[in-house]
Amino acid sequence: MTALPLQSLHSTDAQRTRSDERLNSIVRLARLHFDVAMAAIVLLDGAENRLAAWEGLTPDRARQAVSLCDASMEKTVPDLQADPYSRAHPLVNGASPLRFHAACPLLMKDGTAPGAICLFDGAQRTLDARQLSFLRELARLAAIAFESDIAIDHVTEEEATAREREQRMVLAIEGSGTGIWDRNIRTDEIYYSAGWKTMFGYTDAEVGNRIEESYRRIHPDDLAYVQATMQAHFDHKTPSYEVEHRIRCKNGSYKWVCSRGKVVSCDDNGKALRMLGTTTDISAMRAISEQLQQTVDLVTNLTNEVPGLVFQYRRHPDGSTFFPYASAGVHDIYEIAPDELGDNAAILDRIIHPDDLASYHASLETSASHLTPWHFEYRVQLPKQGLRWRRGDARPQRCEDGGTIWHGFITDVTDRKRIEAELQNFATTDFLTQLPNRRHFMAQIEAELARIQRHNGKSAAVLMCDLDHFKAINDKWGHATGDHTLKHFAAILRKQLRKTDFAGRVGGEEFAVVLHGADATEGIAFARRLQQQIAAVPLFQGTDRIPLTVSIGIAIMQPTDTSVDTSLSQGDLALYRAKNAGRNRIECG
Ligand code: GH3
Ligand code: MG
Ligand code: MG
Repeated sequence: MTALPLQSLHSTDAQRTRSDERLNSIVRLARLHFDVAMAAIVLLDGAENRLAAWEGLTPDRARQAVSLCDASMEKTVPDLQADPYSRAHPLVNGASPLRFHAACPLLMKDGTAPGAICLFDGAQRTLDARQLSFLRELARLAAIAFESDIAIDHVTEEEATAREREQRMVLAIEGSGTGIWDRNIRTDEIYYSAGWKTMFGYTDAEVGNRIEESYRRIHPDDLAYVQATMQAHFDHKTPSYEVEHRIRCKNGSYKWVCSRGKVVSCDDNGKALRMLGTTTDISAMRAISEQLQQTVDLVTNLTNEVPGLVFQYRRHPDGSTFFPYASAGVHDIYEIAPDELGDNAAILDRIIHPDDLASYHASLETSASHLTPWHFEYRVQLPKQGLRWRRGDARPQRCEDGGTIWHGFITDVTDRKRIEAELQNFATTDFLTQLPNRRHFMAQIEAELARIQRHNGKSAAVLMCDLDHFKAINDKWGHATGDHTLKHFAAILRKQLRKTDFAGRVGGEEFAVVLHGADATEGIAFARRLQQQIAAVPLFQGTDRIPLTVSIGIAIMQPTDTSVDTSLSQGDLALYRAKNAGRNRIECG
């Protein structure tokens, strides 16, 4: 920081020594030495000569004598009355005439001569070489006096320019709402600029220059901190002093300020002697930032109260991602703290269920590239809550750097997903046997045919099963026993299925099975096993054994089939044959 010479603004100007005294001494010396009527130093001032110093004649005569001088060259006129240029001069041809004149120019270092030292006397006389050389020495002395004058003038001019510049700077700083202070640490004095005093509503006289008084203007809650910060700077612990605190105004209110300063001189032991600083009014700025903080608090409180996680999510052009904002809901949604999420969104890769992770990223990718709203449901695996469902909804915006920013929220949709799954189950499963119902079975067999066609793969075996004489069971033991029998059969059937097979209850006591990748031989083998199991696991009603057998018709679903109806009706035909041939049989279509 440039030292602001505030103290010099308060101190009086140093007394400057000008050449006048020295010129007077020189002319006095000249007159004494040469014993003449007048010695003078004459300056060339434009076309005119001007007396700079003289000794001897009355002021009137001295001024008249000036015009007799030729200050531009060294000369000696032994008798002015004999000199054609001078003899008409009133001082030469009047009463008490001047007869003798000598002049020696004041030669400056740059070769110019601003004037001359002159001698006048009433008697005719001459100067010998020694006297001439003495006169030249005196002229030289006078020239040196002038030269030092010029140097002083120069310095003075520079000083004035510097002072002007400093004042301009002070004005500029103060114009920007900043006051300046200058503290003498040794004497505990502090000077404040006019702008500083105005800032707090004080007049010039109302602010003293004692540091104790300035401490009394600082808010009591801030004083210790201000003093400690300043001491730290005095102790060279900080490169400068900077602190925000409150200062009491004249009207008793407090203003928030930013006070900055720096020690600008120290003694030999490094002890601070002088410190300069500025005080900036930051009340308005603080009011704005307080308002801003209140708004932020409001938004934060609101978002924290909203169930789920409210977030801002950002993706840079390089693909890196982070959450500039995450509400407190992140604790519930991901079981992590907001700042854990903030730095690096990749932490979610360990939380999102591996089966959903790729599509989670793909959904964001689509949203970013088309700037379409992001809606995505996915599972998370959490330490405390276990497997949960989450739904994300957000709107993307393109950033200036080409990245994307989303604002949105994540909610817990586990319960909804469970209900949906239950509904789905209701819609697809037969309540009694817990096997897929007819509609679902049909959807599955359609999908199986599509799969076979797509991969041009192996065929699948379709088995149509119908319980034999079921009506008789109902009739003999009642409908409930009939139901029980259906469940019993379904349980045995389900046990026979591999993961890739599926079965459905397609009618009252009719079931259909699809054996993935199976041919007729494998289909027959499966049907046999099923019949054997039914026989092997008898079903009783009291002591009565319920006679349960099943007729099975088998068809093979081929990649060339145009619809599932082909194999289903072939299977039905085969089943019909099995029934006709006596039941508890297997027929291939
Ligand atoms: P077949 O050997 O020719 O197949 O003789 P069936 O008696 O099994 O055949 P039918 O078609 O004559 O009778 C089927 C019976 O299944 C009629 C119906 O009352 C009974 N049924 C259908 N759905 C249910 C059910 O959900 N529960 C019970 N208990 N009976 C059912
Ligand atoms: Mg039937
Ligand atoms: Mg039947």
